[in-house]
Amino acid sequence: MSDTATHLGSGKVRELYSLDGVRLLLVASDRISTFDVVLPTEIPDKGRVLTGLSGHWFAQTAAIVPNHLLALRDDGRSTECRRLEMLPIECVVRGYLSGSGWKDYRASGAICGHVLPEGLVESQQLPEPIFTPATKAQSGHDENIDRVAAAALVGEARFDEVERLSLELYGYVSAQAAARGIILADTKLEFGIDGDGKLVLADEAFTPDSSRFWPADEYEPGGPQPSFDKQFVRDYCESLGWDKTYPGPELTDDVVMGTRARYVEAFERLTGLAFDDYLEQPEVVLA
Ligand code: PZK
Repeated sequence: MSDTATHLGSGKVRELYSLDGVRLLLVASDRISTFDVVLPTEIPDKGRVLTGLSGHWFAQTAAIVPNHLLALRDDGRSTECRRLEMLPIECVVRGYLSGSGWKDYRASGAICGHVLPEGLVESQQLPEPIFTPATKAQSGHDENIDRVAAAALVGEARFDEVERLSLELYGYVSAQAAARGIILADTKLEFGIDGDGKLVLADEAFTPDSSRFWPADEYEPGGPQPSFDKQFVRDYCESLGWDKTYPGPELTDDVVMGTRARYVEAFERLTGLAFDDYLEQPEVVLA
């Protein structure tokens, strides 16, 4: 048989396998992390929502940049993809001031060398989206780096190419999300190089695990925003007084069900498709 897969590695909530010399299998589990800790309780179908969303965006953005997607498997959570030479930087685009971007701005007035206006508040929309690359940390947190440091890792021409493509992708998807009442505050993309030296979008794209999605109707700059998907989990964990170190708490059934509903709602609002239809026949709908 030719359906053996070799485990290559684990992310916090995903597994990576080799299928053959040219194909990989990315499997999204139902695990969820909060405050950087993977919780002992799973969210049913979370992996399917993320795989379906990622597949949707790969299909929708294929005219902007080719991507690694070959096929979605019938389990709805597994993506067969092309094996690439991955670039050693995370390609982050920020349209709003949050997370490490907000931290860096408060400390220096700049993010990754982008000097910003004075007086911006947390979660404020930036004058324009900015490309803020980061290193890929093996453990711990990625480190934000400026253009010079990133270009040293990937080369000047490749840097310019991923910057342009990342901003174009953010522009396309943030407009789609905004039209459906969801703010795409920021997103992390990963690119690889194929056998012909061409840039290819890889990994997961525009999922709640790689992006900050905020409900537009609750947007209120001047502080942190509620997360579209994880807010019930965060609020519940905070209510327990958990110290945010391993191991995390078990979730209650109502927190699990409420959170699953938020993931499904994100899928349906962002794709315009019924999640039950995706479960029945996992597929990407071409633009
Ligand atoms: C690749 N990761 C991240 C680590 C995961 C995912 N198309 C590709 N070609 C070569 N390598 C990768 C990809 C993709 N995507 C992705 N690491 C390498 C990663 C651990 C578990 F699910």
